[in-house]
Amino acid sequence: MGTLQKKKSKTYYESLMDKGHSRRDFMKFATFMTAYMGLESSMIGQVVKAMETKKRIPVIWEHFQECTGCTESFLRSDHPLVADLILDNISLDYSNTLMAGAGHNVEEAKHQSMKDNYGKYILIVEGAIPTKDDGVYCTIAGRTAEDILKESAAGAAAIITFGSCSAWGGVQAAHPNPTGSVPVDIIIKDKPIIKVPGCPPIAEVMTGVVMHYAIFGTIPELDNMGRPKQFYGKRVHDSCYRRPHFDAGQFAKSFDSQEAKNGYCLYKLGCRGPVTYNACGSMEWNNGLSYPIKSGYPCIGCSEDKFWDNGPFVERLVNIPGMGIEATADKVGKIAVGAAVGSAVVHAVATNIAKRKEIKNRSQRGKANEENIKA
Ligand code: FSX
Ligand code: SF4
Ligand code: F3S
Repeated sequence: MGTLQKKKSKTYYESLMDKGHSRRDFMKFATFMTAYMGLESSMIGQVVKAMETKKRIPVIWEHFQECTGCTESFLRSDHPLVADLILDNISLDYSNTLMAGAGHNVEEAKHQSMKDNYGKYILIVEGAIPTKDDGVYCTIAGRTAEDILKESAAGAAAIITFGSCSAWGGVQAAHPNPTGSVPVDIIIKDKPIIKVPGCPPIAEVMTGVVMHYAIFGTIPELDNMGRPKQFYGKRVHDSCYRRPHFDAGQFAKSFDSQEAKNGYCLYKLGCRGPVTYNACGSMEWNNGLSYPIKSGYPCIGCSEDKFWDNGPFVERLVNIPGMGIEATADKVGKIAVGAAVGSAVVHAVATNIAKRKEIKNRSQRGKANEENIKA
């Protein structure tokens, strides 16, 4: 524990330098994070100063019903500083997926760390919590996930539900939900909970949330579903580079079509970008390398509640609840064909009509979200 105490007293900057990162890497990262935290570029200096002076926040990282894809994704962030920034000795020692140790010693060390940092640590939770049959479907060291979660949450300053499983219930909660899986906020009611959904989520988003807390001492502004607005305030559709094709009524109808090769919109192949709130289109994955749509596959809405029951994934859904744009998309496509052989003016008008209808027909969730964002 002596080692832990020593590491804990370092600032973010000192810790990164110790790991061999350069000042240049650090400055690049601070600039990148400032932008993605939704802050003005004039705030870069404040972010740098905070990282140089603020002590690292202890993190306890629990894993329950999940595939561990969230951690895998987090570790594989192509950005050199992302994992090093969050994974201090504490989380490495007590992450079921990452820790080198095992058994009673690890359990004891975790309890000691929670005691030492009571009221100060951030609890990161991956995975859902089974509640059926007294929670027997997920036990660690002889205790149920529900029991462990309640204990870990008691001393947490805030909780980050990392991934769609801990945020919404995830794939194991799919109908008929045989183990009675629930998200964290069904069980924990008395702590601030920041939902960072996605299956898996974007690594840089969680880093941004933790950095916001470290710099400002507050959790970021959340939408009405508990997600940080700066990362989940827009639909994937709003920042999609294929959006001009959607607006022009140009859709790929099969994966091996010429239209798909042309990079046309994937809406008719089941894309849920129009009803999915996530930063994939703007941040992309692996340091801006790609994201599902850029790889030629439609968004399956992996950051949305109940996406797992909203299949089949690669067929255009005529019944996305409250979406109402599928008729519009059809209409745009039909009129676009007419426009191509007739008048470009008709095409432009049709596109505008489609846009207006799309806006009018947004889902209840979308409306609530946008109202919240405007508020
Ligand atoms: Fe769930 Fe994460 Fe999907 Fe997997 O931990 S959000 S199943 S990527 O691993 O919880
Ligand atoms: Fe992009 Fe999908 Fe929207 Fe098409 S429907 S523009 S592929 S997000
Ligand atoms: Fe998920 Fe869709 Fe992004 S499937 S990773 S929310 S593009």
